[in-house]
Amino acid sequence: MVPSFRPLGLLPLLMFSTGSFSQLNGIDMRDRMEEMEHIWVDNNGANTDGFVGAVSPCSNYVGPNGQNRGEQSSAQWVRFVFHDSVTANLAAGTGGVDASLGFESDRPENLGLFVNDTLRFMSPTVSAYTSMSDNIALGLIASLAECGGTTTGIPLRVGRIDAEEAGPAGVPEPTTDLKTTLAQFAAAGFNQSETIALTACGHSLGRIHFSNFPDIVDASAVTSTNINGGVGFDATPAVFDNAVVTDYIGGTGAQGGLLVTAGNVSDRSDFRLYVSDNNVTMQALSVEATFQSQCNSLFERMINTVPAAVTLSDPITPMTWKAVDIGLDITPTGAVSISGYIRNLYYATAPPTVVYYDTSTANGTLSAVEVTTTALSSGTSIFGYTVYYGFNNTIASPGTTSLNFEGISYPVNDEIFILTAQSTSSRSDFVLKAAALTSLTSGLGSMTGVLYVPERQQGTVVNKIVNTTVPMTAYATAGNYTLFSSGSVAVQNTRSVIAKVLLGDSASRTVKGDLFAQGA
Ligand code: HEM
Ligand SMILES: *[C@@H]1O[C@H](CO)[C@@H](O)[C@H](O)[C@H]1NC(C)=O
Ligand SMILES: *[C@@H]1O[C@H](CO)[C@@H](O)[C@H](O)[C@H]1NC(C)=O
Ligand SMILES: *[C@@H]1O[C@H](CO)[C@@H](O)[C@H](O)[C@H]1NC(C)=O
Ligand SMILES: *[C@@H]1O[C@H](CO)[C@@H](O)[C@H](O)[C@H]1NC(C)=O
Ligand SMILES: *[C@@H]1O[C@H](CO)[C@@H](O)[C@H](O)[C@H]1NC(C)=O
Ligand SMILES: *[C@@H]1O[C@H](CO)[C@@H](O)[C@H](O)[C@H]1NC(C)=O
Ligand SMILES: *[C@@H]1O[C@H](CO)[C@@H](O)[C@H](O)[C@H]1NC(C)=O
Ligand SMILES: CC(=O)N[C@H]1CO[C@H](CO)[C@@H](O)[C@@H]1O
Repeated sequence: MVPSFRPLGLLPLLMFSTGSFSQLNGIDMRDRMEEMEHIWVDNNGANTDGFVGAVSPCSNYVGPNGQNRGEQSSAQWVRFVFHDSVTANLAAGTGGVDASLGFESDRPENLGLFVNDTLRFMSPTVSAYTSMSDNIALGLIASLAECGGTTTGIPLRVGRIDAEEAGPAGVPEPTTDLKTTLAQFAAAGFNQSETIALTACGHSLGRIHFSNFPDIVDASAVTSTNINGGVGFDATPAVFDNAVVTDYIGGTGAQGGLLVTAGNVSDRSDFRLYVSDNNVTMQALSVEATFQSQCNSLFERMINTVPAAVTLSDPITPMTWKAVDIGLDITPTGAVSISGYIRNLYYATAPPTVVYYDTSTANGTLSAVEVTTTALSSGTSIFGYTVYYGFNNTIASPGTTSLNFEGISYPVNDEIFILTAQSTSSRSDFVLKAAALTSLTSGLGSMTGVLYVPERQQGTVVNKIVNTTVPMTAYATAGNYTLFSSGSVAVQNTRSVIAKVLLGDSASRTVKGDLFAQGA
């Protein structure tokens, strides 16, 4: 799928200072943010993530049985956010976007394919870095971007925590009375006019289906290319626009859709809502620019409605420069190397053919500067184009503390680190290898590895991240370092695993198990 390019304007240069990021469950917030940036930005080609492709074009459907279902993934993703978050209780600090909806798909109020379709598609991008609920938030933003909104209309934050059980019921249905509906939205933080607007915003996209609501949708909607019998709320269910509003106000087209015009008055929930303030809110939304800005701001509040215990990150900005897949390795004589890729994201200005980086020690930046002369691979993004430069060079060690280029700096910990190139993974097991300064090992007890494994759980498609601690055994020395191995560790699943090692108070940087050598 070829993404539609939109001019970037000026990309802010993100300046991260090392070590200033908070941790959540032993994972740096910066690592969470950069992983999400990757899922959002790397859309095609090198280091691609297929997430955004699912809603490109907006009419696409990635669920089972393909395009003839009369279903649309972007609409499912937007509806998911509504059903997950509207049962929040702000006063109690509970609920919100927490993927609890995964446990609630069999409730009548959550009728349809959307819950499990959405969760199945997003499962591969769930890891200790990126919760399902963070994926859900991206899903709404990506959908709007691909459906005619803007890529940068809604800031994307991460740090949401997935629920481990169902939450309370209470999603309004077509037959729910106005008072109950407004009370439910109010508990989730939205007043009357905001509820009207949010509903009109949501019902700009997608359909009501005969398969779910046979009393509202006529059986004639079902055809061989619309098997579930989906009927749009307006004539452009795959364009995020205010047609649903102008149809309603003007009495044109579908007049706002079947929840306005349903044969049975009890099913006219959208009509009851829209008319409840004498159409004042709908009148305001009939100006397209007002619709877009109101929807962006309300959707932003909706994805950021989270349990009180959750602290969201700063907004994620597409990064002009970043490093990915940073790994350390060691030779038998103790020479430590740092490897990975530097990514440039560009729109109008072609990337340089040569990129310089250096590494710093506590006593100053090393003068040895590595020149990377080859752009190894390239890709495309809804933000422009990407190009990747590979690097691998020996560093002064011990003592290297950061990797620096183009005004960006990444922390390096060469006192204790996982050997990404020497660790292995198979379908069902890991062998984790790591190095630690021999001087660190005396008196601090034994080294342990931590594997954050996405594991199946009962009652939901959402994997739960289970961190497993494994003992590591010293097996060799290499210069100033002692080398450790976990031996074979059986795990339920080896994809999207995150690993780190601990020794006393010292912790390594986390790395992706997907970078390990693929063993037998
Ligand atoms: C009183 C409030 C609401 C009621 C009673 C309601 C009801 C419904 C119903 C019955 C459907 C048809 C589902 C199907 O057959 O697949 C639907 C679809 C949809 N709703 Fe709502 N809704 C409400 C508010 C919202 C809000 C606030 C949003 C988003 C912020 C939203 C987003 C959507 C979307 C995107 C669809 C299309 C789903 C698809 O095509 O798969 N709705 N809604
Ligand atoms: C492992 O998980 C537990 C519970 O989720 C958490 O308290 C602990 O900090 C985690 N350990 C590490 C090393 O991240
Ligand atoms: C609802 O909140 C909006 C701000 O989003 C405010 O302008 C409006 O007056 C409020 N409406 C009611 C009915 O409280
Ligand atoms: C609100 O708009 C609807 C649809 O155009 C119309 O049927 C209704 O009479 C209007 N009500 C008020 C109070 O303006
Ligand atoms: C209209 O819907 C209500 C609520 O679902 C139901 O009780 C009633 O029987 C329906 N009326 C008709 C004529 O189908
Ligand atoms: C980087 O180069 C060093 C030295 O040649 C080598 O030991 C190491 O395995 C390389 N790293 C990777 C990730 O291939
Ligand atoms: C600075 O640190 C590096 C790495 O630890 C070391 O090799 C070098 O000797 C140090 N230089 C000075 C002047 O201390
Ligand atoms: C969704 O998947 C869960 C977990 O497998 C299952 O329990 C539930 O019944 C499914 N829901 C629907 C509507 O198919
Ligand atoms: C920090 C550290 O342990 N440095 C040692 C590395 O190895 C050299 C040579 O054996 C020692 O001189 C350093 O003290």
